[in-house]
Amino acid sequence: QGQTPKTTLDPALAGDLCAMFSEIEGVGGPGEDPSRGYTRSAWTAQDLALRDWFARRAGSLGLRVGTDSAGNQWAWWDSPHGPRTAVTCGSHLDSVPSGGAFDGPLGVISSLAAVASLQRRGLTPSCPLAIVNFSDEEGARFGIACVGSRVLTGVLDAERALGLVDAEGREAREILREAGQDLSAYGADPELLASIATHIELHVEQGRALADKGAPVGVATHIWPHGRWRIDIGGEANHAGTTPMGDRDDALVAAAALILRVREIALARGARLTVGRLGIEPGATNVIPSRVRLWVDARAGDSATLDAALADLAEWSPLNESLTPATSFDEDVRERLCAASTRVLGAATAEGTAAGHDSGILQDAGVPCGMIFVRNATGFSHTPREYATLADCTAGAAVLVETLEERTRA
Ligand code: HGY
Ligand code: MN
Ligand code: MN
Ligand code: MN
Repeated sequence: QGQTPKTTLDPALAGDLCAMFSEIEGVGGPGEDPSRGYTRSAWTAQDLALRDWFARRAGSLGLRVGTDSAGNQWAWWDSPHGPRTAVTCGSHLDSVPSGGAFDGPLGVISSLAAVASLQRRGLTPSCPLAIVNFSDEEGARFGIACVGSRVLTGVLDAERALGLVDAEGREAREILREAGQDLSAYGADPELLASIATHIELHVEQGRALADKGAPVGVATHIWPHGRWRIDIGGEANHAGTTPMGDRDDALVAAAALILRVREIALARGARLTVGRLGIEPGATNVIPSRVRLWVDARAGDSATLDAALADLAEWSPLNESLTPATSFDEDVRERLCAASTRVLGAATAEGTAAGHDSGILQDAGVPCGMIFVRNATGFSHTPREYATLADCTAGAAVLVETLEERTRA
């Protein structure tokens, strides 16, 4: 690993990546305070600005940009025709609050740079080729991850998705309408999915396996089973001053016990459980909390471990919001990505991940998918400390170019 690329890298690739990252830097970016990270929640002004940027950038490559029935943006070089004919790539542009610069944008920017590289060399794909920007991948606003890809594949019911509510109590339906989305046909598009022969998502690694191996690029084998569960804890509202401690039924105290129990279960079961999105009602300091709503993000290396951890939580009746089974990526796609990595970088390495991705949702829906991971020098993700060097980003993009060229050659 770590050899210099064997084939001559397109010298413009690195410059293209830098140019596009700087074009979007100011959108929800940290500005003067690096610790602020990037906040680009789905359908907010920041996300809409990035969607406009994506449409302009893809349009400048002559791609035809449109939105599918689930709010995802697609930029087509030619148009889908017939089952399993298109090669697609891309990722997402939304972020978690105070997230990193790479999670999502690296995949979209690398895909735009890859198409530009193919065009610079005068290549015309023998099949339709598209770049996708999946909407609401992080699920930071409404709680469920990969909303755009889950609605597109039908694993998330359209009405349920539109009925999701954000922290301000605003319904997704109203927010998407305000964002100019046509909701008349909002829902799954099996025909679009059936037209895709191969989907490839390039993504910054969310961990440090590649850094530990000394590898600039890796190929995904699988995604852990994971999901999000919602738990409501009841209590009794009363005056914070006049209610004796012995007469209280404080929902937040009960939630605190649960939060500590979640960590114990994770350690005992070998699972990874995280409590987030805590909502306290009524929320005033001088009222004893009557209800706490919290979400548990639960993941494990195998389904039996995940099931056991969730069984330990049963007494709190967790509501399954988005269980995603273990996903193995398509073997042929994985082998092609490894072969491309070997041709370009002189080596290939493959690994699983506990991070969820839209490609996993598409793979579960029968679309042959693969992922290219780019080394994360710090191993941190979902924080401003997430980092990938330009050399590693260029190596990842070069493997994507090589794969697209090989896959779309006549
Ligand atoms: O949460 C995840 O696993 C992904 O980063 N959206
Ligand atoms: Mn991501
Ligand atoms: Mn993420
Ligand atoms: Mn993803």
